[in-house]
Amino acid sequence: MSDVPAPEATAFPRPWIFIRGVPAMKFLPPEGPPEIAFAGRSNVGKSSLINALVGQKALARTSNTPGRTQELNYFVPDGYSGDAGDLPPVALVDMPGYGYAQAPKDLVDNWTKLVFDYLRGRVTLKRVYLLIDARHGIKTIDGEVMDLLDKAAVSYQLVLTKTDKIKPPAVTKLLAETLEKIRKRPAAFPAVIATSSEKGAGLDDLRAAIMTAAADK
Ligand SMILES: Nc1nc2c(ncn2[C@@H]2O[C@H](COP(=O)(O)OP(=O)(O)O)[C@@H](O)[C@H]2O)c(=O)[nH]1
Ligand SMILES: [Mg+2]
Repeated sequence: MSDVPAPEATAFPRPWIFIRGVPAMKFLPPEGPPEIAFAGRSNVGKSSLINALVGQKALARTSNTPGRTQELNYFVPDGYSGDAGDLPPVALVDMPGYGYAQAPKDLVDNWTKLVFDYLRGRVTLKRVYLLIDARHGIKTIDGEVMDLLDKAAVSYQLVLTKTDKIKPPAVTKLLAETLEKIRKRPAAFPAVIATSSEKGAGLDDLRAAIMTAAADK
């Protein structure tokens, strides 16, 4: 058997629908399709990136629209019953942001716990995309999340967001620095994708990477 997935397995599906918001681990849907999660600090651009990837402006709620933000939000391509034998090829999971300093402490603890529990314990989680704001680079809390993913042996890949906000040479420099920082991390995919949800940069690469990760047995 070849390791290369069939082309139909890696074509990016559309349209997508919202399945449910999960405020706590006990509300997770039964393990079914391969899940791809988007994690990162509050405001890093997780929801915007999901919308840009699927080409639907308001699938995931961005920070300007209240609601859903403290939950794990599940999205799947439309047209699958979800029964065994008719599972979607992939589910995208928009995660609550971590590191939001202004929130009350018990709320922060709650989000952090949900995010960490999910990342550590979800069997069908195939890959985590860990988003890093191109203006800020890797922060301490991102390092803590990477520690956890390395320890739990959950495959993750770093994605730079909002690259339209810095100059192209700065993107090149940040890519090199970021690659160097993940070089010795065992569960980190050894490539970083630079994106802009606003301008569309890097989206084709990311779509291809997602579908390949989802199709990986
Ligand atoms: N310039 C620019 N702004 C972005 C980009 N992605 C997200 N934003 C903005 O950053 C803010 C936070 O985005 P959001 O997707 O809600 O972040 P989340 O909290 O990680 O889900 C919003 O005001 C977005 O419009 C991008 O690629 N370029
Ligand atoms: Mg969001």
